[in-house]
This record gives sequence, structure tokens and C-alpha cells, in this order.
Amino acid sequence: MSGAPHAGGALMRPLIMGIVNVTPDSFSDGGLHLDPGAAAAHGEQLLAEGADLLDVGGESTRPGAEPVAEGEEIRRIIPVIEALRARTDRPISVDTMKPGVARAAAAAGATVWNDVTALEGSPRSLALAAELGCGVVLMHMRGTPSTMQAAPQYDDVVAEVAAYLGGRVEAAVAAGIARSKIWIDPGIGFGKTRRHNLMLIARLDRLALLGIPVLVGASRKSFIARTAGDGAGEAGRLGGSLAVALAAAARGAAALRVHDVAATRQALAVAAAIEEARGDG
Ligand code: HH2
Repeated sequence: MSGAPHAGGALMRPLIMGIVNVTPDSFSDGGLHLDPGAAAAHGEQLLAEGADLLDVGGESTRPGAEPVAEGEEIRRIIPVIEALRARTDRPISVDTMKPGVARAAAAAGATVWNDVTALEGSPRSLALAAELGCGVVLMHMRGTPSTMQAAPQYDDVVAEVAAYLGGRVEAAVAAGIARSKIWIDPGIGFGKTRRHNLMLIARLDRLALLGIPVLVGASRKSFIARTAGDGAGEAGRLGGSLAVALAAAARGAAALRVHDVAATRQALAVAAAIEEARGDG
């Protein structure tokens, strides 16, 4: 998480965070990689496809998901983080709301804490992140995963999400977390209607104005199928996911959390080459 948020090249492209779920019920690949060996193999595949970092999670945060006990979450993810750590130097983040899980993940080799509660999940979270010295992803969510999609309302969703994230950045810095270690995330699908999600992506440049790298996680989420009106299941949402990736990249996203690493890389590379060619013509 330290250093430049963008990978090289004349035009900056967002980093690609590959998703490794070790859960029975995640958004799109729940149950596929509950076996640690299969999950680690999946992570290796994403690295081979060009993932810049991997996000390992053991608790689904999909709307209506049931909480997972800390011991079970640790049991799911630690062997996977250890196996991946042994095979790559690229950063590994842990997707968790629990300080106990974050601590165990850091001991196993994770260097980034991706927290959908923006380190509000426990009164101990901020201090622990400062103590670990890890990178942090502070994500906006309204409500909890079990309640968040019950008629979310905002007066101005972009301004409210920006204000919240700005406040959490200051709270993190005040707790001793280096500003250079912080990313922010609008939390696509977390307490937002389809329209809220679209507005946040359309005006991502306003979040980028906070001067903190912005991560976007929209891959295969249900608003894509609702927007296209095709009722596609998770695995059938690649086209829409790539559309979001390109829109987010054009508006200054520093990183994209995705399931389909190879396709996202290809889309970003071609879009960047087209932009570069403008200068030649
Ligand atoms: N979305 C999910 C989980 N973690 N973290 C960040 N920073 N941003 C996100 O948008 C985000 C996230 C989605 O939940 P899950 O049920 O775990 O599905 P999947 O990991 O397959 O996307």
C-alpha cells in the first residue's frame, strides 16, 4: 500500500486486486474455494493472470449474509494466506471486519486490512491497524450486511459518501495510521440503490479529490444485471463489470477489486492504448 498507487506506463492504470473468497456464500464464487488448497490455487491463478494484489476473505458481506464466528473465519483464511505468502511477494489483503482476524492474517503474511466497516467494526480496530502498521482500505457502508439494502436513502449520495470517507481518513490518521497507507472505497452495493451505485461511479472523480487512492469493488454485483435488464447471474456479468472498470479507471480509480483478472487487465490495457494513440494522430 505504500508508494505509488498506480502501476507503470505513460498513462496510469489502476492496480488489479484479485478476489479470493474462502466462503460458502459469497457473491459470485461462494463455495467454490472453501477448501484451502483450492482457494490458494485460485489465488495463484489470479496472480498468473496479472493481479497486482490479492484480497482473501472468509466471511461473505453480500446483502443478507449471516455473520461468521471469529474462530471459523480464521480457520478458513489463514492456511490460504500462508500458502499464497509462500508463493508471491505481491501484497495480500485480508477482507475482514474483525480485529482478531486481522491480527491473525497479519501474522500469516497479509499486509493490508480491507475493512468494509472502515475500521468501525470494533472500538479496537483503529488502534490495531496502527499497531500492525498495515495498509488499510476504508469502505463506506450504510447499515450492516444483514440490513443495508432495506431502502437506503441519501440527500446527495456522492457528497455524503465523500464526507464520511474523509472523516474516517482523519480518524485513522489521528489513531496513528500513516496517510500513505490508506485507501478509500465508496462501497458499491453496500446500502445503496442501483441509482446510488451508478452515481458514485459516475462521480468517482469527486472521491479522488480527497487525495487518497480510491478502490472500487463492483465486479459481478447485482446492480449490473439490473442496469442491463438481462437478469444475468453472477458469472454472466463480465461485460458490465468491465464497463464499470473502464469508467472507474477514467475517473481516477487507483485500484479495482475484481473476480476476472485477465479480462480486466486486457480491457484496461486496450483502453489505455487508445488514449495514448490520441497523442499520435
Ligand atoms: N465487496 C465485497 C466484499 N468486500 N471490499 C471492498 N473494499 N470493496 C467492496 O466493494 C467489497 C469488499 C462483496 O462481498 P462478497 O459477498 O464477499 O462477494 P465477493 O467477494 O465475491 O465480491
